[in-house]
Amino acid sequence: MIEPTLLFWLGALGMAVGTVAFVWGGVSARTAYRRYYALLASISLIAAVAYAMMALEIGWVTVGDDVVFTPRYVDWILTTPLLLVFLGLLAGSDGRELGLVVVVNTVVMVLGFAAALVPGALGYGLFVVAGVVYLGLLYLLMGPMSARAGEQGAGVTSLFTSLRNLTVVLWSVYPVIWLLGPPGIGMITPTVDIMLVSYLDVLTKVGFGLIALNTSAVLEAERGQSIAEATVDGPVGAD
Ligand code: RET
Repeated sequence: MIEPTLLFWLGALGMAVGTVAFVWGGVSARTAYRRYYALLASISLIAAVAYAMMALEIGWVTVGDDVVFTPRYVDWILTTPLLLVFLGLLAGSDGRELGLVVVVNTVVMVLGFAAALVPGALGYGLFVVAGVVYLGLLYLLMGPMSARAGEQGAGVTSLFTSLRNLTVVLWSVYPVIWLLGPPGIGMITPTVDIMLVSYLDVLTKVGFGLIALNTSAVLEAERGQSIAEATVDGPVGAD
């Protein structure tokens, strides 16, 4: 059997490689780009620390017959808002919209954490409430935020659409794993749960960041203007 701690170390390695790549990119990037690199690097750094803690068996809490990994939920509570802020900055969301999306997301993550800690029917009840609030988050991403992104230039709109679709599809797998895994009906074993979640976490953080940066580099080369400048100074397509 594969040891959970080995899987957590692999996750920590993936996040650490991502962090180095984002810091490296940020150092050589132009000033207008730096806040995007900084955001991506902090996201993967937080996750690298969370994975190293889980690998060291820090924050393992026993609930009934299962183990709940506290750093996993703390990582989600801290980094999912940052991923949403990244999307919001790209879309051109104002402070109010960013704040609303972050609050709704935090409610989902905190309720999901509570649901994992509380056994039995109450745990499922909290899961259902979190799931309903999550539908509200999907609405904000697909509705108001997408409408705003549509007002940007064609390049920004299409990058936003790709990253939003990646986010909506991959994020929606988490509640399914939760329900089928140890906190839910237990059809997925703890080892497979850790494998799936680690894989998804690396894709939603490092994969997301690499796609964002590669695509913006391609657009910049094509149009002679960066995404960062485009969202600050006006639409890419306005030239
Ligand atoms: C929970 C359970 C409660 C219902 C819902 C959930 C959603 C979790 C999500 C997690 C996303 C994590 C990411 C991590 C990045 O590294 C909390 C499992 C809806 C969407 C993107």
